[in-house]
Amino acid sequence: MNKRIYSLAGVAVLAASLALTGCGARTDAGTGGGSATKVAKIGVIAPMSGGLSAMGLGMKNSVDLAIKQANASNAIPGWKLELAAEDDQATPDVGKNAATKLASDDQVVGVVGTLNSSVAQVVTPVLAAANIVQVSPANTNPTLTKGADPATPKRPYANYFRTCTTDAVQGPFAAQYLLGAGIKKVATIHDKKAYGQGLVEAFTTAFKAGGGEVVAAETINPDDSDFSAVISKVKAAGPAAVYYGGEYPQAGPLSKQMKAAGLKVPLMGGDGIYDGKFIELGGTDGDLATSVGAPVETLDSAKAFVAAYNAGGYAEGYSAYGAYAYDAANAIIASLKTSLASAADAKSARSATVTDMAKVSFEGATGKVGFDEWGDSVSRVLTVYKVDGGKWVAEKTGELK
Ligand code: ABU
Repeated sequence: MNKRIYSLAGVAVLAASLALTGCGARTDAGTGGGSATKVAKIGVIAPMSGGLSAMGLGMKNSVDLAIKQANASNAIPGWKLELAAEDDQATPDVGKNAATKLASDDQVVGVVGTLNSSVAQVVTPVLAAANIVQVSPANTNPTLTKGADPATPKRPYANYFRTCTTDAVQGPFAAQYLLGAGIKKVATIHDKKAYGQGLVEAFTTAFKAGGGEVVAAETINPDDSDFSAVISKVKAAGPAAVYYGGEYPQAGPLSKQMKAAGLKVPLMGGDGIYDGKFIELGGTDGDLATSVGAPVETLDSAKAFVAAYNAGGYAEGYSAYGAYAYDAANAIIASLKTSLASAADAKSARSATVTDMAKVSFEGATGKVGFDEWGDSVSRVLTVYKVDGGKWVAEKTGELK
């Protein structure tokens, strides 16, 4: 959905600007780097195959772009950066193996990822043990930075940061939107995964606190494709909307099957359903999603990213998390500018990269990039999108009140 059509003149301008910013310029083995002799790798762990690959490939491509630009501008003198991308298939065990592989590569100094909070739960401890900084553009489950008990928050891993906001903000933001739209009765459904369950819990607390009623609370399995049983139960409860915690591979068909069964109310979800694939898979006009940040296409700060990405020849769109992955990679690169400066090799710079990350602050594609004491993004902006005319349209952007 983020692919944009440019005029031929526009493409020429973009290509020239890309060359000036260094994408593909001053190449060394085709990746930039000038006369650099030492190599440091930035890993990506994300789904690059399977149902969530549209989002994962957008993340990988965006990190690739940041690395190429850094090499071409000789951002870290004496060092060439390389991409080390691993497909986690949106599966915790596969992600854990990917993290183990990257941790055993002495040239890896940082990782962008994961997409899924449930995958981060097993990836982060592996990277933490190897002192490798991790910056996720997409994990929104609050426990990753504050631990399991919100009453007594405790940061589990000092190496973990994220450029997106969390479901502690996203759930209430959705609840306020529905209540403000006069929707007082909802049913909730989640996929039992860390993200889906946590998002529904955060939504439910805020929705009830705002005077709303949850008339049914159901779950599905992440691999389900026939939702008729759960739809029957939900329909009998008479909700004015269904709030879904999970991702688009299930949410799209769920929406389609709801309407076919006569449950003609909006399905609303979080950032995990905000992709064109949701609509391709059955999401219909009136369905809603929140997603992190402001719409990238509307941000002045993201114009250079969008132009360079589109001129970069990537086969896939940057998707919901591309700009956040680009900012995550540039946060790691900003930290590496200090940690690699006096390092003999990449591995010896790992600990300093973690320490220096806490001080990173810059204007990124998505706006101000920086981290609080938990490793969470300082940005709390979210947007409500609605499916209208077969595409996602931004309805409201702001911070939680
Ligand atoms: N934030 C939505 C999808 C990724 C996750 O599991 O957090």
